[in-house]
Amino acid sequence: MSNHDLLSRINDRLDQLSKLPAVKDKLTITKALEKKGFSRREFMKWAGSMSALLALPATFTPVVARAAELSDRLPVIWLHMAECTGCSESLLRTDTPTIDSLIFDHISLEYHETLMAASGWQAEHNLEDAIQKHKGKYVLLVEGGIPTGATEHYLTIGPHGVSGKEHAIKASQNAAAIFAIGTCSSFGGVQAAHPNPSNCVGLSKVTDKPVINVPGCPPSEKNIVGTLLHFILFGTLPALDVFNRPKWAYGLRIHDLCERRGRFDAGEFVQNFGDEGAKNGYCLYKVGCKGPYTFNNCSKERFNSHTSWPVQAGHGCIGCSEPNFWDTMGPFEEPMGDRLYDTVFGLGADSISDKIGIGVLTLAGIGIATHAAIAASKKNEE
Ligand code: FSX
Ligand code: SF4
Ligand code: F3S
Repeated sequence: MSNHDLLSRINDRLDQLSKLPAVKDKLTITKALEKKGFSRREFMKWAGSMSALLALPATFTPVVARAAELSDRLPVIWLHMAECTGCSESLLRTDTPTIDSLIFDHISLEYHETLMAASGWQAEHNLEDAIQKHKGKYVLLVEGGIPTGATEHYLTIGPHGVSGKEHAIKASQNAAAIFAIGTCSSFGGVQAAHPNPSNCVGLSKVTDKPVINVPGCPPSEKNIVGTLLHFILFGTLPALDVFNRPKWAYGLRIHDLCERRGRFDAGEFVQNFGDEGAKNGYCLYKVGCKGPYTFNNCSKERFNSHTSWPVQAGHGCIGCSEPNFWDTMGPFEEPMGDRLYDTVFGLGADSISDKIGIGVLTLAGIGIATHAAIAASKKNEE
């Protein structure tokens, strides 16, 4: 489809959305931003950066801005399962509000267990109400892994002992789109790490509806807001990788765009935390950086309004957006070396073959280790 056709399809969709009443009676986003001191110019600049994030050309900036303005037409239900709430915090915990957090304020968050005032019976009632009222139209965001073990012990909610798993399945049945926010909801996360006492799994394992994974422990605010904007713009699911992650966010490795990549290529490695190399911003591969095995856009988008990200702060990436990273990426401060590891590289688009996967991955793993060794020896010869 040409950009022109795509733009007119988006505009048709936004026209339809604009005819719907706002779910809640609130200030328009333009007014809300104004009130917080953001100019229209800053908002358009933000829309431009979101277009780039979603891999759209700059000519899409006005429709991205319009999509953000119409985000109050989209009812959103956000459920919490087993997790630390870091995903919500990633978006909301800032001492100065950002445009991302204001957009999140602006969406019609019909139900969010950490943000709402209601509790107990009232909360149960609100969830039921939101599901009924917006049947087939709401976007479901689920944060946290789903315990599937003995439900009488794990994540049992409410006086009737309804499990988190039951809540998640029920809410997924009538959702227009379902996004697993964070690694826990995508793949099980920390509570699914060995020995996984609650038999925790990712959301896609308990519902028969399609789930888009937005992993990261936590994911950046950009990837959360971008996911919602993408759905408002297109109303369809984005192109995905084999782990059901949107390619616009998880299509490249941390290593591909890392600011220390030149150091890696030049064989300049931190050998120990605190050494001269560390002070000079050398590559963190030898102190355990898993950036070469991890698909995410942190090296480009960073966190907290583009302030920083793990590698910039001086620690290697621990692979937090990969499935089972707690078990497979550790020890976090040692290099992977030539250990076998499953990444997108080894998994076919249609079929997942462990055998082929491991074969290819071994090569990829050794390739990286060898590159690092050659680069280091070249450096030592100088
Ligand atoms: Fe925490 Fe979210 Fe990690 Fe999990 O983030 S930051 S444990 S991905 O589900 O709250
Ligand atoms: Fe960056 Fe890590 Fe790759 Fe080094 S190994 S270049 S620190 S991502
Ligand atoms: Fe996670 Fe690595 Fe990004 S640890 S936050 S994927 S840099």
